[in-house]
Amino acid sequence: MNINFLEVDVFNNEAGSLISLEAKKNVPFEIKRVYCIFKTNTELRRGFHAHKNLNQVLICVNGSCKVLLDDGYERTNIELSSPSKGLIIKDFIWREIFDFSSDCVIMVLADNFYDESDYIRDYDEFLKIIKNY
Ligand code: T46
Repeated sequence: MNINFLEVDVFNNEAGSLISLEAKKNVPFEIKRVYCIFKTNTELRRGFHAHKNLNQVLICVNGSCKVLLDDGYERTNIELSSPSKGLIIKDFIWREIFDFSSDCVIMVLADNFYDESDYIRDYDEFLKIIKNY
């Protein structure tokens, strides 16, 4: 599976760290939505869905987590443990997020607004769509 990452500059100094994300500059799309995932239950997995029309970048700004990506043919696990590495997830990719460190904070940039009808939450339905693509 072709996995795309975003290289992000991290500006560190004695006061702390900073990353900057700019639409169509270091982020390859117009950003319409930003959300954060934090205070995660380290025992549980999240996600379990794909999107029909949504590109996202996941950046683990603190701590670490793993992301399972599944394109209907192949599955792969990616570890995110640095704000310098953003994971680009396009549409029609099943994702699950797991193995959160207790201090994990994930920031997600999305090129579309929140729309529940954009979610494919049933894995069999996801496979059916992929196989007829
Ligand atoms: C994704 C992974 C990485 C909103 O009201 N607005 C939003 O923008 C989002 C993202 C969620 N919500 C509500 C919907 C649910 O009631 O927040 C609640 C938790 O969302 P969800 O169960 O979808 O969270 P995850 O972690 O399973 O999935 C999220 C994103 O929804 C999804 O697009 O790719 O993070």
